[in-house]
Amino acid sequence: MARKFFVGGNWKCNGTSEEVKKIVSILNDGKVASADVVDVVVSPPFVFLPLVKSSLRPEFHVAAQNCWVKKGGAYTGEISAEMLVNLDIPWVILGHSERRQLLSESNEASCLCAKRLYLSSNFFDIQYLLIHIFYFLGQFVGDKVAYALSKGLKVIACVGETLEQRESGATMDVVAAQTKAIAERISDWTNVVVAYEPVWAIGTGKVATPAQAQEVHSELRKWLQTNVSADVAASTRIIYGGSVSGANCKELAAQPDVDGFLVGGASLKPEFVDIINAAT
Ligand code: G2H
Repeated sequence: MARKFFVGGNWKCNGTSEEVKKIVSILNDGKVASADVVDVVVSPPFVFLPLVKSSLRPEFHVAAQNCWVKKGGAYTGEISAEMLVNLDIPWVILGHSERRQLLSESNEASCLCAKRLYLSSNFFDIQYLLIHIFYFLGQFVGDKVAYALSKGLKVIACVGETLEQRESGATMDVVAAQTKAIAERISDWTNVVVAYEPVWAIGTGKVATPAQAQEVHSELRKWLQTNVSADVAASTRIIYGGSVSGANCKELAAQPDVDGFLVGGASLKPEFVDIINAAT
């Protein structure tokens, strides 16, 4: 089954409105392969989503960098899946390692929960506690993916191991466990792209070798085949992220199980156009 190449640009927490306009104009002027050959999705910070969406060439799409795990409400600072749908934002990145690690996304609830329990034990706090214990069981990202999909968003779901985990030989166990947390909560993978992003390669300039990327992508596809279905394994795009650049993208793109990229630093530069064209 042919899988369409997919290139995402994760702008992370960067940019002013002037800089954003410049990046958009570079993308709009870039000579890129047709939309039949490559899906391009860029992910600016939330505040710039409407600006980018309204000024970007129509065949390119936009993604949010995160969304809340369930229906919006009293969650100060969060952005709900419903809000993204309301603004016609089609994609969202979930489970990025910077959120998992720097913001403790998979266990942030435990701290909040312990503090709240210590302070009080009225009915609302017990309800709050139960909700957060549930998330503490490592299910936060899986639940986010399931909720976003249920609202009609498409999801770029990130997985990846740390350097310590790789060096101890646990890469596949970690990546499989992260994928399992998603697989247990969804049944339709049509709107999911899996991004394999080894943490040691993110923003470090230390890109995985094509062989390292291929090995994990191929194992991940086998995992999907065994644990989800042969169809899902064959059709789900597994993209690579971590120090992808104009210089290394071609060789990575030539690997049979590398279906595209999630690009951080280089997505803010003109070389992003070369990365979009990596498979052509
Ligand atoms: C990994 C990647 C984009 P960079 O986070 O998701 O960033 O290309 O800067 O390593």
